[in-house]
Amino acid sequence: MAIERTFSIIKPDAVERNLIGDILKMIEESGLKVKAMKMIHMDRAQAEGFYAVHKERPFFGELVDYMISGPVVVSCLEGENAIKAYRELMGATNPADAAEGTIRKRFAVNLQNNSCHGSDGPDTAKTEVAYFFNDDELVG
Ligand code: IDP
Ligand code: MG
Repeated sequence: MAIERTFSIIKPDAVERNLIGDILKMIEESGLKVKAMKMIHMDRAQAEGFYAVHKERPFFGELVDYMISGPVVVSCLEGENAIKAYRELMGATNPADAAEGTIRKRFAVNLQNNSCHGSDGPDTAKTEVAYFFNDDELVG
């Protein structure tokens, strides 16, 4: 098994409902280590750049509005098969389809306001970590 890094966002709906601690508890109990973490409030350009892959999708504008609606907690997580492990811990994008015991099943409000983001592969993980963290911030 490979030690990997992935990128996580605790999204505005979760921060707003005081769920940072609950979600971090699930992350840490799963064995993932926090390598870097900070709270930020993205501006529009930053959110549009982060979600550029979705810019042709009909929900892009609303997604960006939502992601800049309040602060988020971004982090770099490390562990065995961290990318897949964190995707599994988050659960399906739509909480209606998410498995029991996942973050989205427990906390997500709906398909858009789904409480967390996790990278979907090694290339996006690298790009997304670098989008929000300098090398000297990866201190964990
Ligand atoms: P993921 O977050 O599980 O990787 P993506 O398909 O990459 O899911 O979509 C990115 C984010 O865009 C989702 O987490 C969700 O917040 C939002 N989203 C995805 N599909 C829809 C949709 O059909 N309507 C509204 N928002 C959506
Ligand atoms: Mg995605």
